[in-house]
Amino acid sequence: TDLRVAVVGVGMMGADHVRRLQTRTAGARTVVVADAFPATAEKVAAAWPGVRVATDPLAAIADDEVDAVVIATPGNTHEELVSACLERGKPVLCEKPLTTDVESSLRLVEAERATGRRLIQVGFMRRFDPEYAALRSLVESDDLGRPLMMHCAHRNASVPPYFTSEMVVLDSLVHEVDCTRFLLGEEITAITVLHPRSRRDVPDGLSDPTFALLETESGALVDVEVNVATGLGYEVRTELVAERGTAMIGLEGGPVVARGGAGSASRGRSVPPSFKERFKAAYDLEFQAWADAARRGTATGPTAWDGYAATAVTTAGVEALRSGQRTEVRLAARS
Ligand code: ISE
Repeated sequence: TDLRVAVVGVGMMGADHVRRLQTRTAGARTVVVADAFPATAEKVAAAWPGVRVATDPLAAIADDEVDAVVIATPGNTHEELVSACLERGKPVLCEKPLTTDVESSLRLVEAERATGRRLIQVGFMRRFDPEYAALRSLVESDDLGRPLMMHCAHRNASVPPYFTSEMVVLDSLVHEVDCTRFLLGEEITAITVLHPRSRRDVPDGLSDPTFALLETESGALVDVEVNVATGLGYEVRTELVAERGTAMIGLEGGPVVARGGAGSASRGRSVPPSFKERFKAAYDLEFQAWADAARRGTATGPTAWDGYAATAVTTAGVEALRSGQRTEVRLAARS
């Protein structure tokens, strides 16, 4: 029988996840959706026969017809919602970030441990992207020797008007934080966040682009350009520099197309508009892996600890952003 899923938060990402569950995830289907904006939930439910609307997200989680939960609400609501899933013993796929502060992320690590089961998967979808997975295998194989540095670029065409410089760190840079931990297989010990001069047309509260430097336990360095209002498209690139070679991912394939008129013709590949297209395959694989594990009453992929460790780095990053200083990351002992 199908895994019956509640999707809590059906804005842009959540609505995409409902479509994914209904059309591209084997053995799972959405039965209930909930959203802080009832009209949004109604609209999504109306598009998919058999999907009900719950006005209260906690009621959706508690629903007897719900076996597992996807959370795609803003990060500051995650602790309460994930806790409710743990209390009911329901597997949960929680979009990144796990929470927006270290204390609450650690509380979730501990609450999950107290259930005696693995129930939480954090939505760091890049780990499921075939290119990232291949880069991880390359590092594990030791083919290129010891990783020394990584250069990362993370560019968005645009972000919503309420996006601030802190959100760049908590919501966007968090992906490179997780990728660094995933690819290099070690913790991040310090972070520096700087800004070059800003582009002129950004909204108040946002400096863009952002430059971050991550230091790892073994002494590798990772530099990250997060550039969230390029007006161009979605570009996410990682170049690993190792002892015996380098490896670059994020130059998407796709057809090389020539177009245009005499004198203005160009030849090239198109840039995907957003993460929904760029990471479509990753999200699909992420959901299939989650659903398969949830049907067995458990979870897979990025753990609550991964979510906590990433939040510990990004909250130190917010401190670093304010002070302009290199800031050390303090992690709880991993028991
Ligand atoms: C968004 O929340 C994401 O997770 C995207 O992957 C990232 O590129 C974007 O900057 C974030 O706002």
